[in-house]
This record gives sequence, structure tokens and C-alpha cells, in this order.
Amino acid sequence: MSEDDGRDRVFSRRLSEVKAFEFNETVASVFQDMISRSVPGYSLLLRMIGLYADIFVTPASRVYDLGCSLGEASLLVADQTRDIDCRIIAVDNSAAMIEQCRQHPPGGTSIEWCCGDIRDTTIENASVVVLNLTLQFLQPEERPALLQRIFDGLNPGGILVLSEKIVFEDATENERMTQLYQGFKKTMGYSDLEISQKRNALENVLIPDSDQQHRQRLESIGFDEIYQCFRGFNFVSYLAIKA
Ligand code: GEK
Repeated sequence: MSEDDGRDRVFSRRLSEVKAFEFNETVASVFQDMISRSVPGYSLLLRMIGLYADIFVTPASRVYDLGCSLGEASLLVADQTRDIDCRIIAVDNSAAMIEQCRQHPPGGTSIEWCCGDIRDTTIENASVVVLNLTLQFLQPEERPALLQRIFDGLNPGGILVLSEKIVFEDATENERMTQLYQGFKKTMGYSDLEISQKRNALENVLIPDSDQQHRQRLESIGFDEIYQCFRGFNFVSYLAIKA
């Protein structure tokens, strides 16, 4: 197989120094393979977002995909909302990711691809906001403010889709889920070396919260209904609804 076949080999060779993980050009070029083989249920998470769009997007409203990477969630929403007059705004601060997003052929609702920081994105008149595996990359102290701005920018009946890797407060459960997750990555073709080098690269870059932290924060911000609609080992997805 050639090296530019889209296969994630970022951590396959022993590195003399494992640097902090970045969403750079190398990662963007293999990202689809990387995320599909690293997140249990990734394709189901995307399908769930499409399904939510079908139910919750309202005419003349906006959909925000925050930390859109290659734009997979936005593409599904665009397809699902082709008969609704709405705007889809997809934001990522990785120039390499947004450059690739701009290559997608138009289809369904048109998508505004924005290279920018989600901490500075104005959110208004939103029916759906997607944070699919993105909040975990913000510093923990920055998370409540972003979630509050999302809540404030949602229309009544609007939703936040929040998918995250989580940590467990119970040490035994945490250890077991970590073991199972590593087993999952092996079944997806990653070697022990790749798994451990990627884990080191993500240390202090991806900082997971616990289920309790997520629920309490969403509740205290004011979301009226909070459901954990998906869990695969240490990955979860919440549907949070503003009444
Ligand atoms: C998917 N949602 O495929 N501002 C903008 N983008 C950011 C920021 C920030 N402050 N911090 C991180 N990102 C996608 C998958 S990946 C998840 C999301 C993962 C971006 C970062 O550049 C990357 O593209 C994305 O958030 C996280 O449905 O790689 O595990």
C-alpha cells in the first residue's frame, strides 16, 4: 500500500520524541481513517446527527458544526435539510481541515466553511449545534463559557449534540474501559506502539470530563432535557434540549 492511501500511519514508526497532538496537514490528510478507526461508533454518531437534523432543524434557523474537521456531520445535515431554508455554519481552526472541506462538491443545503476558533464564533438563531468530539480539546475552564454561549444562541426547542470521550470516576471502571478501548483500537488495526504514542501525544491536549461533570454542567447552564443517547466504552453522546 502506498503512503498516500489515506491510511493513518501517523504514530506507526517509533518517534524519538512524541510531540503534542496537532490537527495539522499530515493529520488532516488521513483524518477520515484516523477517526473512523479510533472512535467506537463514529459512523453511528454521524447518522444520529443526521437524524436529529431531520427532527430539530427549523426553517430560517442556523445549524452550527463546531470543530467540524472534514465536515462529515455538516454534509449529513446538508443532505437531510435540502428542503428546509436554513444556514449551516461549519467551523474549525485547522486551516488544513477547512481547506479539504472546501473541496466537497455542493449538495443539499450549502455549507459555510469557516476557518476560526469556536471560542470566538457568534452563535445565534440556532436550532442545532453540534460539538462532535470537540469540547474535549478546549481547556476545561473554557468549556462552561462556550456551552453557555451555545445555550444562549439556541432558539426554544433547539438542541446541542455533544459527543465526547469520557473518564470514569470509579477507578476500576476507568481501568476496565481503557483496557476495552485499547482492545477496540487493536481490532481496528492499530499496533501497541501506535496506541501508546498517540495516547502520549494526546496527554494534556484531549482532557476528558466525566459523565457526571457533563450532565451537571449542561443542567446548570439550563438545558431542560439531557439524554445520553450513545455510549461505546469510554465514548458518549448527549442530546441536550432547550425548552
Ligand atoms: C467530526 N466534529 O468528524 N476552534 C475550532 N476548532 C477546534 C478548536 C477550536 N478552539 N479546538 C479543536 N478544534 C468532527 C470531529 S475532531 C475530534 C472533531 C477528534 C477542532 C480540531 O481542529 C479538530 O478538527 C476538531 O476540533 C476535533 O464529526 O479528532 O477526536
